[in-house]
Parts: sequence; C-alpha cells; structure tokens
Amino acid sequence: MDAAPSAGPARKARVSYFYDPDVGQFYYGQGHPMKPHRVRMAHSLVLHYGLHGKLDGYYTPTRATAEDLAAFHSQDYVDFLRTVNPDNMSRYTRELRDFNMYEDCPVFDGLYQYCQIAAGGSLGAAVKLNYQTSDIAINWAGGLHHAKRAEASGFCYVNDIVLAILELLKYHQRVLYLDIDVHHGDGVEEAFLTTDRVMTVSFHKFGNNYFPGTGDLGNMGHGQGRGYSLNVPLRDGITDETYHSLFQPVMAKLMEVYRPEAIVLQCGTDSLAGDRLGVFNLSSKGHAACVEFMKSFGLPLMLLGGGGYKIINVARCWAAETGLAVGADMAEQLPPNEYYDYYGPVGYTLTVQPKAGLDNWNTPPYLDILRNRILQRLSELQGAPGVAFHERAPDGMDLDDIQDVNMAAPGASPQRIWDGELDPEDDPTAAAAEGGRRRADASFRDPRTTKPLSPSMLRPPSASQLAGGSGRGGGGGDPAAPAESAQDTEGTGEGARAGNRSPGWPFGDWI
Ligand code: V1D
Ligand code: CA
Repeated sequence: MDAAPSAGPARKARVSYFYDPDVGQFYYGQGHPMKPHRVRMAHSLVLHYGLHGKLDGYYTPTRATAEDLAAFHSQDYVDFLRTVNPDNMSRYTRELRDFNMYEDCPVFDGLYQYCQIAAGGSLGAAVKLNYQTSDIAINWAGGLHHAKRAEASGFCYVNDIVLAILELLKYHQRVLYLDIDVHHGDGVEEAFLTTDRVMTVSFHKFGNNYFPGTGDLGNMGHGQGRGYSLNVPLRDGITDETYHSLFQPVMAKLMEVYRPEAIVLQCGTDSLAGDRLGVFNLSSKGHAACVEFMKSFGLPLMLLGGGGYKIINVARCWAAETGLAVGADMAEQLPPNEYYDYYGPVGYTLTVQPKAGLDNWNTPPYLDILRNRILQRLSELQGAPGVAFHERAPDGMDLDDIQDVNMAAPGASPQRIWDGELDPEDDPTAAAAEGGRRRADASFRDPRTTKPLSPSMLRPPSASQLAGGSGRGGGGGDPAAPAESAQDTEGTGEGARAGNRSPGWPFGDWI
C-alpha cells in the first residue's frame, strides 16, 4: 500500500519513545479483551528489532499526578480512581454506577497506577514536542479515547489524549487529532466539540449500534467548533485500498485548509483484519500507511496506542510503526523474543495480512458519496483559525522530569548506548555529568511547576524487565448511504455550548 507523500522533510525524524516496564502487569480480569500485556509484547519487538538504537530518546514516563489528571477530569472522579480497589469496591456501589466502572471498565488491582502510566506517557510526549526536542513522540500505552470528564467508558478510565492535547495547546495554535481505531474517538471529540483550536477526525465503524454508537457524518461540532469535528462512518470489511481512497484525499485536503501545528494520531489496531472486536479488513501495511502519510507533513507528531484485541497483531503493528517513525528497515521474519511462541499461528512474520474472501460493505457508491460530502465540507471551512496568544499556561510537566532510560541491547551486557545518563547511584561518575546536563535544561524550567524527580525513573531497566517482567496476569453494515443526522446538523443540539468560555467548558481560560 503506497502512501502518497506530501512535502515532507528529508532528514531523519528525532523520535522519543515512552514505555513503563510495569504496564504489562495490569490485568482487567478474566475474559476481558483489553490486555495491557500487548504493550509489553510490542516493546519486546521494538527492542529485538534493535529499534531502540535508532530512537532519539527512550523514556520511562513520569506518572501523571492527580493534579495532572484534573486538567480534564473532575476532582471527584480522580479522587475515586485513586481510592477504589478490588477490596473496598463493595462500599462504593453508587460511585461505581455513576462513574460507569463495571463490565467494560472494571476495577482491578493497580488501576490508578495504570491510569497514571498511560497519561504520564502522553503528557511526556507532549512536553517533548512542545520543546521541539523531538519530532515524533510515541506512547503505545496511551490512546484511551473513550474516557470522559467524569466517566470511564470503553475500557478507558482517563483520557490521556485530551490531557496531551491540552498540553500541546500551550505552544501550538491548532492541533489535529486523528483517530484510526475501529471505534469512534468520542471522548476526544466531546472534549473539544466547541473549539476550533482542535480539529478531531475519526475513521471508524458506524452502524448497527456498534460501540460507542456515536460518530455519524452529521456530527460536526458546535458553536465555535462547528465544522471542526469530522467523522468518517465506515461499514464492515474495509480494505487497504478502499480505506486509502478516502483517507488520503480527505487528510490532504484537511491539512491544506486547517494547517495544524501539531498532530496527535491515535493508532488503535482493532481496525486490523482479524481483530477480536473489530470488523475491518486492513493489513498492518495499510494501517501504517496512515502513519506514514501523516508523518510526511513533517509536523510535530504524537503516536498513541488505543484498541487492539488480537495481541500478536497489536504488537506486530506497533513495532512496525515504531520502525516507520525511526526510518528503519525491518525484516519480515520476527526476531527471537520473549513471546516468540505466541506468533506461531502467523508464521513468525511481521506483517498482519488481510483476510481473504471477506465482504467489503463499503461499496464504491457509498465511498464516493462520503468522499464528496467531506471534501465539500472541508472546502467550506473558514481557513485556519488563529488565536491571539496571551499568557502561556504553566507546563504540565518539566522537560527535566523526563529521563532517558539507559538501556542495553536485549541479552547484551549493560552498556551506555543512550545520550541519557546512568543513575548517579549506580555510577558515581555520572553524578557530575548529571549536574552539567541539568543546568543546560534549567532554562526550560518553570519555577511554578518544578517537581521533584522520581528516583525510580532514573533507574535502567532490570534484567527481569528486559526479559519481559513478571505479571499479575496478562497474556492472555448495512451499506445504506450516509445521512446527515438531524440531531447534529444544527449547532443547537443537546450538549451544544455557545463557545469555549461557556460554563460547560472544562479547561479554564487557557485555550
Ligand atoms: F467482550 C467483552 C468481554 C468483557 C468485557 C467487555 C467486552 C466488550 C466487548 N465489546 N465490550 C465491548 C464494548 N462494549 C459494549 C457495551 C454494551 N453496552 C451497552 C456497551 O458494546 C466496548 C468496546 C470498547 C472498545 C475500546 C477501544 O477499542 O476503542 C479502545 N480504544 O482505546 C482503548 C480502548
Ligand atoms: Ca477501539
């Protein structure tokens, strides 16, 4: 699948990568399709393909604080996430119902730490892009697009994407959010529904009550944000070719008219063929072509995870997309890795292939109508909105708080291969260097937000972390033509807000 390149930079992108070695240990429970272990599997492929050597920085994220989370989420909800656990949850029947924390979103051991890791990685990624010390920043543990201000939804508890975009808005006038998960990116769309400073675009399955049930073509934003939410409702069985017959013209036009200054791309892999919950028929090359296309614009780019329920496919796809970000050639044969045996059914290969003989309900007439309506709508957008910059909000996280992990090649004896430092506790000679580097970065520090460094972030991964760590668990259409929905073609529907300074606007005055 070819991505039509745009005017992109010739030089190699500086890529930073956020990974917390604990993420694979969290376990949603027996029978639940969401398995954080898949992030550890992707990371293992990243290491064993040697991609870490091509990264500009590899970081253990600073875990987001309650205050960080409250930039979007309600204080009550954050307090509850911090308090509830499997042992005390029986005392909180009402809150569990109010915050939607059952079935899809169960309470499990370490839930709050899991939220902190997901959000911390995406906030760190935003800070790296804001300071222009990375061109691309990756957090495969993020991309939790369904979480609402005071409600868990669709396996997502905190919306790391909204938090990261709020951070990007401190330095960028316009941010594009693009979602290629098979499910509608409803939480992010809802958060920015009334602003033109964020354009949200979601390509997803829509129809037959498919979760979350929102995201029809007619949903296009409200008030000041009218026209700045774009939904591409797709039917079952879409292939690489048909997907890109929409994706590339739509995104090229959108980039031309909206002219974002930064891009956040949610790379949910449940849009791949063979997913346990998804209904599309994309290959991993078709999925990665979306990443390649967006990378070709040469703008600050954040790559986030999301859904994906066939875990070997998730790992193969995100590893390949990490390789694409750093510009690596990757052998089709998977390298030996801790989870090598899992890949037997697919012949130990990197590419996720489409399924033969699957019906594609996205017929040519359907796609033509959809493309024409969207292109027409984009051509009517009022150009790129600008804002008069007033005082900049304090940074959510200091650049100093983002520490390079000193990482040896898997299986090799430890060596200094990063431009970051060893833990001064482990290597006394590094302490002097630490002081020198920190001074250089000190010009970025905002005294209002200086946070102490977490000692755990300075430590290189242990041998067991390199080997995959120990865990508490893991492993484990209707082709009708699209219709504008009456409910949403006017900016006066339920939930409509006059503008982003209205009482319903949760973000204060900063954006
Ligand atoms: F099959 C299951 C087994 C156990 C628990 C949940 C599920 C399950 C499958 N599909 N839950 C769903 C979807 N929920 C419903 C509910 C029925 N109620 C009325 C709602 O259909 C939720 C699917 C969530 C998809 C999440 C995501 O892939 O988009 C994602 N992206 O980033 C993180 C997650
Ligand atoms: Ca999904």
